[in-house]
Amino acid sequence: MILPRKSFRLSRRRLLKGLAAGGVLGASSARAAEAPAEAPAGDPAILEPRPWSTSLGPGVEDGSYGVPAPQEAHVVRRTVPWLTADPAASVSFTPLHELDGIITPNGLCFERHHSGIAEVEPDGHRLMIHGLVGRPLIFTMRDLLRFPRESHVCFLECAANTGMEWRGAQLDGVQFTHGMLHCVEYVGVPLRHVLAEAGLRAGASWLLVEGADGAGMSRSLPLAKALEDCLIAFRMNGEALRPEQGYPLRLVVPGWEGNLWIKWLRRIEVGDAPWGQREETSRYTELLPDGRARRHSFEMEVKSVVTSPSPQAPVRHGKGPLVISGLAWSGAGRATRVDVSLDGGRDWRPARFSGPDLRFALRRFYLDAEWDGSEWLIQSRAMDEAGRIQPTRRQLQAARGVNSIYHNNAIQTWRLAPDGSLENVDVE
Ligand SMILES: Nc1nc2c(c(=O)[nH]1)N[C@H]1C(S)=C(S)[C@@H](COP(=O)(O)O)O[C@H]1N2
Ligand SMILES: [Mo]
Repeated sequence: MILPRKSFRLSRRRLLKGLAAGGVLGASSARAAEAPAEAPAGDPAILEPRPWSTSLGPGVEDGSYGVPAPQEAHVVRRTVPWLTADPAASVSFTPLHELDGIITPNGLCFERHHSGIAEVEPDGHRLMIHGLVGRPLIFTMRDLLRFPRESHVCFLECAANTGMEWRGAQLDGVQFTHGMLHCVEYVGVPLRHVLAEAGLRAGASWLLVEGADGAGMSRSLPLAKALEDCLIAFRMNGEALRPEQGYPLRLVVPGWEGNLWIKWLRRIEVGDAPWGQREETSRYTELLPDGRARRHSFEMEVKSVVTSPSPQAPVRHGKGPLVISGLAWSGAGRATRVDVSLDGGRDWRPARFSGPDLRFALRRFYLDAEWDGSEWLIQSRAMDEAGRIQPTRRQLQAARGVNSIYHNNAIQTWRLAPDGSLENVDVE
């Protein structure tokens, strides 16, 4: 087993010393003495011919769509069957513990439907714009492909993500506590271009956006957000949207809660007020301790979570170097800093970001730690460009009570036990 050295912050002096000790600069090898004890003597992986190195593999396949290696077959979306009554109005969860970097592969994006997947025929699909517009318009898919396009990498978080954890630790796995989250590169037409084509009339200030699924799911969206950065997307990670993600068209509402990201988008009505005030439109509200409710809380909070190690991704290699890795994001735009605690929030050390730093995208962080085999309480805490800090569960409960499901951005704690297993726990 080859272990990295304890510290990775190499000064020039230490680097030279290390190279010398390793024999690279000619000196005899002090480093060899402390080098990996378990040399691979008798290791069949080295000594015996491997079948894949001594034969021809399968050739290219015509007309195929590639799939992951069979050994990765466990990396799949999963559901919590008792959570909802019917799979057509249910949710699956992204396997965050098995992913690295910031992009979610299309086949692993969590799904949330209110009436199943609409199997839309793109040639028969239309997008209608009407209401307070100069001229009502109906677009075919082909029409939309003639508007200028943009590409944006955005996270989508369901407002109910982490919702089961309001009162205390519930579900054992980051897939289930935080997996109503994905991050994809979208390509589409900025909504403002399409609105400009129709022309806005005086008083226009809200949109009703509606899907073509059986639920005809609709939401009220402030016009200002629509003009700022919303996208009518038709591609994710390069290819067409997946049916479960809204093929052929979905709305992208950067930084705002997932239920506004209407899939199978078919209608946009321009109005002068949010629809929920005029009629009974389903709307996400959050019950506060004093009986009042919060609503139109569209922007997602600053949040982070350690994805590995975590209950579904235990430490299998024992003591020594341990890569702690996680994700941070914020509906304000950017997560700017993440600190990690190994003792349940007493001491914090800054994590290191790696990879793209894009507004409204996830950000990947790492802490290169040295595990001594003792019990750790692992947490991460994000800050964002608006200066907000991720709260503890106690702080969140004090501010918003325990009756809510939506917008839980509390700090998550994983207890790492000496045997390398992890558990979702509460800390005071
Ligand atoms: N037409 C339609 N759009 C919809 C939904 C739906 O049921 N129907 N679910 C919404 C909710 S609540 C969320 S969280 C996101 C989930 O997007 P995903 O399935 O791509 O993860 O889609 C939103 N858009
Ligand atoms: Mo959602």
